[in-house]
Amino acid sequence: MTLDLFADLPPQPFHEPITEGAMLLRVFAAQEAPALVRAIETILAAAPLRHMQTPGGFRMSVAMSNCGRYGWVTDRRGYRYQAEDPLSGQAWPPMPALFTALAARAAQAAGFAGFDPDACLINRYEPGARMSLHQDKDELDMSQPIVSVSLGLPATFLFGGMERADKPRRMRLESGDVVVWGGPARLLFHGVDTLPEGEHRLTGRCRYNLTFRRAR
Ligand SMILES: O=C(O)CCC(=O)C(=O)O
Ligand SMILES: [Mn+2]
Repeated sequence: MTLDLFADLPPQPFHEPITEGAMLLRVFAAQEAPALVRAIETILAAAPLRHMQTPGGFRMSVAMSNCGRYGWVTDRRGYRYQAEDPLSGQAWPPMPALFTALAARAAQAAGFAGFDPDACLINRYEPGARMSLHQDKDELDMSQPIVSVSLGLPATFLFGGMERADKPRRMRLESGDVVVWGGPARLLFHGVDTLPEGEHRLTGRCRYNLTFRRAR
């Protein structure tokens, strides 16, 4: 007889180093995932999702909004952070304390103490949406890490090198997984492969991603 003592326990967090400066914190946000999704829905009622345009004129397949002091935006004028939502001209909704605390805790667990994000980009992927390989480099202080939280449908995260052409590692991210990168990994190329069809009990037919940053 096998005694399965752990059968009824929720999955335990597991810290998986990706490369120097980058860590996958599996299941890290799983418990608060329902509260995170509720908070996202409240934010989106005030600052709705929209498909932004790249400077080259392409419509992004990922729908986006923001909360916090600054929001990341893109249009024909370029990529930037700004304190007002261009749709409303109003400040972005404040970052919930739940978000700030989770981001700081995840950064700390990955070795970056004192992370205090002032921007949270909310990405919504529906099946068919993807994010091509890019670097997060619109922030002022590159000593601050990026904290990225996955909610809802699973996705394949691509984690590459310092050149766009470097072949990326592929990692499956589930709801509640958190990826943190900073230090020598801060400017690594990364992206998300085309989201497959699916249905998730928390989010329905989509994946949300929260990307926490120190913009200024
Ligand atoms: O959706 C993700 O997991 C990554 C998002 C991302 O890289 C970004 O918003 O810059
Ligand atoms: Mn990014």
